Amino acid sequence: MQKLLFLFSFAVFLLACQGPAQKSAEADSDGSTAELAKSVKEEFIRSWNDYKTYAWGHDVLLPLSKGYHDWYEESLHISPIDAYSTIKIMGLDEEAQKVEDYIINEVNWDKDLFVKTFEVNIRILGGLLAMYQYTKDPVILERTEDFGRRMLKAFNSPTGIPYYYFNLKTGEVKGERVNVAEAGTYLLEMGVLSHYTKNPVYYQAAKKANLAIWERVSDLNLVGEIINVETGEWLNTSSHICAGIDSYYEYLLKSYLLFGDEDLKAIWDQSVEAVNKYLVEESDTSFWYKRVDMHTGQKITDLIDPNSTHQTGHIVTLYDAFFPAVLVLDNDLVRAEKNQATWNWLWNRYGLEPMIYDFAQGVPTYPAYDLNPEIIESAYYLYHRTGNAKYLNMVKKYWSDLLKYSKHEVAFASVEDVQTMKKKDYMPTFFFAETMKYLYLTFIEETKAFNLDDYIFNTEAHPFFKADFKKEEVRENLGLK
Ligand code: DMJ
Repeated sequence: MQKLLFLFSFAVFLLACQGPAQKSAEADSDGSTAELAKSVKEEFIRSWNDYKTYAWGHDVLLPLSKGYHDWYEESLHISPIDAYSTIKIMGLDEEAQKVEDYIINEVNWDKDLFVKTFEVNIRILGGLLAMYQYTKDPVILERTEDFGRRMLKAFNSPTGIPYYYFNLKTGEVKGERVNVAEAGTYLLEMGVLSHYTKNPVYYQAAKKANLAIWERVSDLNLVGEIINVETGEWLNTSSHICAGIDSYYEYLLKSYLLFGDEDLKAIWDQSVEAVNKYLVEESDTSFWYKRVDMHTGQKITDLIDPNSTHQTGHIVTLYDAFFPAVLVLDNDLVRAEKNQATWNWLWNRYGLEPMIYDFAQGVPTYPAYDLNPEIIESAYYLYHRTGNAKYLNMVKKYWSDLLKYSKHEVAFASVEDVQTMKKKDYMPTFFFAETMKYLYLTFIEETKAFNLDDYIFNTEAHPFFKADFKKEEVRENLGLK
């Protein structure tokens, strides 16, 4: 029955997508893009004010309890740092100035805390670098480099792959077991930091980590999921593009595009060829990327837990919806459009997307939705590249569902279960950094106020300006041969 519903809904979706390929404010009847951009901006301001009222200075706003949460014993100020580049893009310069002042006057990284290397890199280092680009304030760069210098200690492992945690104050490290996203998502931030500080040490450390992963790919050119940073041994040989590997692939291509490092281009080309050869599971109505063993290329048939019937090979996560955007950057519109259509089908099946989904059985295995951006990001890239109004309409639908199910008296809330839409008491920082940014950028696309082609976004949607990266200077600053 579920399969029939899937086929029927997908056919309806495909029919709905036959419209003319043109950018048009009248693509749908539910409001002009100018009105939609205004509504996203108003909701961003409302949520930002709620953050300031109930959680200012802390990492995360808890919208239901009107409280806050810090990731560790002390705040790392993640929400303001993550929100900053969206605040700039929306032209809220007074608010931006307040965040800049806050970073300059009140933030000190000398904290005796073990922090997650991957998470602080994409959010804090990425967010601060974007702040430096907008301000070119040397004090901001000094704060940013102070953070980067502390993070560099994490890379001091026998393989060069960073430890899971590092201590901001002492430089101690811990956590030998990391997934490949945590092992290889540093090239962009550390490359940008090297460029602005004219010190290749950061980029070289990030690149060493990526080369350590590449040296260990299987004969099929596939990576596994978990690796030991001290021995370089694979601890889990599941290969996929889902959460746990996702941004490793994203950074190979984006770093080549921003820095022109040909070594990364060669790795990306061989990697994406293997991904498309072994991971795609395509039918007349769907285009998924499944999970296979990195050595055999065979779909993984293990059960996700002994009491379930869900096989690991068919499990996808909503994070995987980042991939169409990367395929757009790689000029692979055919796969990008098919994969996006499949994710869009899943969104519309529930109204929001489930975090983890078994595409063989057609059921969520973890039904939460945490205000994640990826499907919106990919629709935005496709709208920008193709101009096809169907992608604008997708984003209109995502925004209307977010307003319907996640908007709260205080800001927006994640959802426990997309089948009941029961809210949960958490608004992740990437809602400011990514989700609201991609919605806004889609709705201002036709004004040409922001041209995606001029930027490379990190995986947390912090924009890096291509114009700042002149080829010869980059080669020198990053230590490229
Ligand atoms: C973000 O923190 C980053 O995009 C990360 O790479 C994975 N996805 C989350 C948001 O869903």
